[in-house]
Amino acid sequence: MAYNVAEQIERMKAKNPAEPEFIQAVSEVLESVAPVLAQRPDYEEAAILERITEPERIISFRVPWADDAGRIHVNRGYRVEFSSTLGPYKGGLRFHPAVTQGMLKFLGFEQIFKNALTGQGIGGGKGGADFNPKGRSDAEVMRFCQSFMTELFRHIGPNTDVPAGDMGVGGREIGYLFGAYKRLANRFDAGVLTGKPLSFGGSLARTQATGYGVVYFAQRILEERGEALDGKRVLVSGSGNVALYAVEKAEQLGATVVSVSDSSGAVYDPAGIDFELIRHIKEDLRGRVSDYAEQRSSAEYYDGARPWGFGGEVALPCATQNELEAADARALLNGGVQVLAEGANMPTTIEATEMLQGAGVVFAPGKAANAGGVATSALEMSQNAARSRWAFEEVDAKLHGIMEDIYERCVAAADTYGHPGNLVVGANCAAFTEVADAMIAQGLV
Ligand code: NDP
Ligand code: 2IT
Repeated sequence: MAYNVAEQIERMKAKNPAEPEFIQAVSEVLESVAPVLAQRPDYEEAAILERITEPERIISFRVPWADDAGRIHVNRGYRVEFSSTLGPYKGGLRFHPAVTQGMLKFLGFEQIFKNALTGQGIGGGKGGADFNPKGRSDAEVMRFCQSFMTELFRHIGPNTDVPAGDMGVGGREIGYLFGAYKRLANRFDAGVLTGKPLSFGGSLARTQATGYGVVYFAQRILEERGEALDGKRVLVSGSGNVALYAVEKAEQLGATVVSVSDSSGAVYDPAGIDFELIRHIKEDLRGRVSDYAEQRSSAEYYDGARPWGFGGEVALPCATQNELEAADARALLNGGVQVLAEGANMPTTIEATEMLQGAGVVFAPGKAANAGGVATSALEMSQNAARSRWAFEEVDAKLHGIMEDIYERCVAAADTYGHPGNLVVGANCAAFTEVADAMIAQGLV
């Protein structure tokens, strides 16, 4: 007997009520791996689906902190330790008011397969809190991070669970978290967190890695079609860590990036986004994309808008989950899109994904296209373990090689399982079989 995928999805819905993003992520994976499941009755005998969809451990905890006026706030912190099959739990921390346990389960579940694709020996996890860092002073963010780590420190370690950044968590937050960990544990465990500032164990090119990796992946797809990014119009959404460095690399490769956005609106700049200006506004001033439009005569700001209607051959959604829905897919198709690579995690709804694939767009799912960030985190762990530091060019070259490998693995698995060219099926089948086979080899744990 082999698994009945529809039954499994129904079971997941009943077992995880009120976790729509988690159900969406699980449904996408399970439907993609149907051709694997049909060939592998041993996966059902080993209850792989029941086990792989159940986090090994979820830690949830109170995070009390005081703001600058002395007022007390209480947030909820989490760490979802989803799978340690391939290595220590690895994945980012998200600080955003919309964070729920279900959202972190979706992100942790995706992380298992993404991390498998990197080939770097890392398991899957995710964490965070429903804390809103926007408008908070450095001192408030520091106190929040210290309180968060007061609980988290007992659960993490360089060979146990290695958090990093995600939305709302960058070098500043990782620095405060690292300082708090070091004090509580009385250990300078450089490899306990990645995305660290360079002066205490951070890796060169980790800041750039996710955005650069997305662009390397898109470039690889274009090469396969006998094309290149040079001369293409590129639509980027978001203006955070992933978006900024996607803009930089796409422009280095000769593309014109015509948009960036945030949760307030979108900027259209047909002259090409001025990378240094948007980087300065976002990283140095913690400003908004509307500030960019005010300072740049070629740019227009559209309040409340998304960038998908601006027209371009390449789309790189780099903001957040479900930011690209059916109407947006239609707008992209009208604007001549040929390639879409997901910089964010699950930015495209299933309906929009199917519309784009149906129209012949090459669609690269986040677990493949944005894996460069976590892959470079694994390179940071290697450097920390060896107490060494590699040059920017060396890390970047390794990142580039890893993105090429992931592309090849996705293409090969898509062929093997009868869906040539379908990178969603390819990514899911390649990653799922690797994790499932390792689970069987490790016995019932
Ligand atoms: P940041 O916090 O640095 O940036 C997030 C960006 O997305 C901001 O510009 C933010 O705008 C925007 N955004 C948030 N919510 C919305 C919304 N509802 N509509 C439109 N824009 C929105 O996060 P990252 O760049 O690190 O992460 C972006 C995505 O990439 C996430 O999905 C993350 O999980 C994923 N990712 C990140 C990796 C990393 O290494 N950092 C690695 C792989 C994936 P605003 O300021 O208004 O909130
Ligand atoms: O979604 C992701 O892959 C990340 N936020 C990066 C995780 C990491 O451990 O670098």
